Amino acid sequence: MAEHESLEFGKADFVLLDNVSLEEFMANLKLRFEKGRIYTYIGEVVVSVNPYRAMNIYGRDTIEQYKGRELYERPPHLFAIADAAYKAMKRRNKDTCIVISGESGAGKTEASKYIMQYIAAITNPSQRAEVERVKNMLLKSNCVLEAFGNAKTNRNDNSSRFGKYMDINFDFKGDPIGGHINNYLLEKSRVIFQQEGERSFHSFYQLVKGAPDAQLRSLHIQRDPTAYTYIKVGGQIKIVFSILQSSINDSADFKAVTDAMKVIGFTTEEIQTVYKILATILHLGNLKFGSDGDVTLIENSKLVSVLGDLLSTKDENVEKALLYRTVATGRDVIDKQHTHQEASYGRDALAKAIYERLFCWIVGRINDIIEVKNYDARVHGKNTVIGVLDIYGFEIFQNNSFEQFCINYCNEKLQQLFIQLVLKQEQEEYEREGIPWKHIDYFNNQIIVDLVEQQHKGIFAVLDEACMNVGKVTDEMFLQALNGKLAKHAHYTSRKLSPTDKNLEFDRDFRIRHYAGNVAYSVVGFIDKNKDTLFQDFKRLLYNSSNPVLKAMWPEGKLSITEVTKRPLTAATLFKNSMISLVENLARKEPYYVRCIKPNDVKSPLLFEHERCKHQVEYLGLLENVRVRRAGFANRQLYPRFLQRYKMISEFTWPNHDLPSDKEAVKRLLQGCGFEHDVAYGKTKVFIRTPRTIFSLEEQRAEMVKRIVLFLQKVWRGTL
Ligand code: AD9
Ligand code: MG
Repeated sequence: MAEHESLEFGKADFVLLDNVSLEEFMANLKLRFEKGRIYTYIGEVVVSVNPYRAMNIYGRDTIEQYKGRELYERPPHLFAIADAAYKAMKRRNKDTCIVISGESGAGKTEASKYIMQYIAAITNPSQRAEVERVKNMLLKSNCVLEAFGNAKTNRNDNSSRFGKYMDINFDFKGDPIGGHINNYLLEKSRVIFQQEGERSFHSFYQLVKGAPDAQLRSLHIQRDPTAYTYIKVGGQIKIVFSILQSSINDSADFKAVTDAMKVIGFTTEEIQTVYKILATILHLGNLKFGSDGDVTLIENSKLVSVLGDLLSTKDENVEKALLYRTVATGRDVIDKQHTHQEASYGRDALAKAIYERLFCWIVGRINDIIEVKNYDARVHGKNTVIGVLDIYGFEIFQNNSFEQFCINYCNEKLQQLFIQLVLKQEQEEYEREGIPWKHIDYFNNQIIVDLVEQQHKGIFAVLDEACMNVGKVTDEMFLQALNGKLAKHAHYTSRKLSPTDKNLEFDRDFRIRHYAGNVAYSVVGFIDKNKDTLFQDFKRLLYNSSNPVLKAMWPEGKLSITEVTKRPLTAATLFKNSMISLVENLARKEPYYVRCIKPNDVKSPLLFEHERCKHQVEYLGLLENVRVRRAGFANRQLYPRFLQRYKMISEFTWPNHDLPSDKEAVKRLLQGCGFEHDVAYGKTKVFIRTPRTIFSLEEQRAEMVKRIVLFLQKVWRGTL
């Protein structure tokens, strides 16, 4: 309790600041970070600063301290938010969600894991075997998904390259009975290319470093990651951490991931296929094309038989799919030979596609296994849900492409949701309860969301239109179209429109003024990545594999070229649709927020870079959040509940009151304590403006409870 407000550790809730100014906010954040207090509240929002060191605050004893407690009873912690979401779900039957946001490397994924661990630890007191099984699966799934979906980037050594939303389902007792994972756009271009200093997905290095010799032999893989073109482009094979941090150990992780797949319930054949696919990709990357006159050839033809073996198909089928494309011309179907360039393009597209398909298949298999089974809502009541969202954070690289554009758009959507829900909920509640409300100004990023997703003139729409055109449309033509449509937009510009802008180095760049900062995107690759073409021949090749697991991943390979009529949706449209439905889904739930801040760019546990942090505080809208919270009320409770908790601190209410209503009784109690100025009385709830009042009520209550216990002990002992 002493820590809520102390000179030594700062204010545990920013709402308690004497003045709501950026300076005071930053001073408090810095003080707390330096004192190892990485969490601070803004009401029910947790602000978290990445400590970049192991903290001794996630153990069993800490979990016990937060279990079933109210938010303001203990120092700020993720566990308190997890507990609040859990209580809302259990006591009030509400579907809740925990939305974790912040830029790349700010600590979202770590936070999501601690939240899941907490929920697993506090549930199933009766140790039901089925519930324990489900919990184990949910926790183990993290390890597998991180292996296949995370990679070292220049921002984060374990950066999520996919978005993840996980629902955990609970039965009427409040125990987990299953779950479901939605994954969002994996950054598959990483399979074939990484910027300098980066790596491909962890899974590849784990295989090469960690698989037993015999397994590697069967996959025709050498124990040397530098032997494989696709995974050495970034030049970073080994991840070097500071001595203070645990390091990624590819070899040990291989074992952990394989074991996790076994525990989750992947069959041996499935696990073998997973590794065969990884090996296939490594070999594909080493495949070289040459030409003999007009004829395109595979230079290292030995690899063709390796691929045939790994894909369980005939060598000649592999060779044909790599060098030819079946095209329908009128009624005829002919085999058209690839140019050197087309063959390389096809090979890379194949590598990316099979990795992405593998990833989605893994998520699908986990979902099959963890989905709720045999739950009859008529017998057991509604099954409720806690959703945890951990998505790729806002990022700016040296070179930003289609993937960064999607990732940053996704962060805009989440910021918009935060703005809407945090304000909307407050407003609605005050209106319902008849409490006056005055509006607080904030930057509304809806304008940027529209810039990207609006029909007809949004960037995605312009991109899709460019991709629909028959004939060769280049990335430059797409840029011209953008310039034509968006020249006047306050958040868009390009080299052509702003030739002197220092952010825009190249003619091919356009720039968006995002809520979190300016990002210059290179249009190179936008058209290809959006069309996301994979020749039908490859799909047929994989579908015709005699490996049933692989075959099942490629059902559309069944179609011949003449049967493929529908143009598939573009990557941008698919992503936009998935984001819209994600936001709708979150908006239906009671949200809890964790706002993560990255203290520095060098992964140091000691450095609080003032400007870097200030920028994040500003764009996350944290100060506005404090203002809304302060203008509003930090705490609200139904009258009967309030009385139940605090009635012992007033002679008017203890042990029972004789006033006409609970509302009157609460008024008398608060008047008696001198808190009249800090509260408002709604129709059904009392609203308390500052947490300080709650802390004080809590202290008085604790004191009274102590006295009552002493009194009763004396009565029992007969010493009174
Ligand atoms: V990204 O958008 O996926 O690139 P995240 O997910 O926000 O990013 P992540 O959780 O992966 O960041 O954290 C980055 C690194 O910071 C981790 O690998 C840890 O080394 C470190 N970290 C983050 N949170 C904690 C923590 N609570 N305790 C200790 C932490 N270390
Ligand atoms: Mg992450």
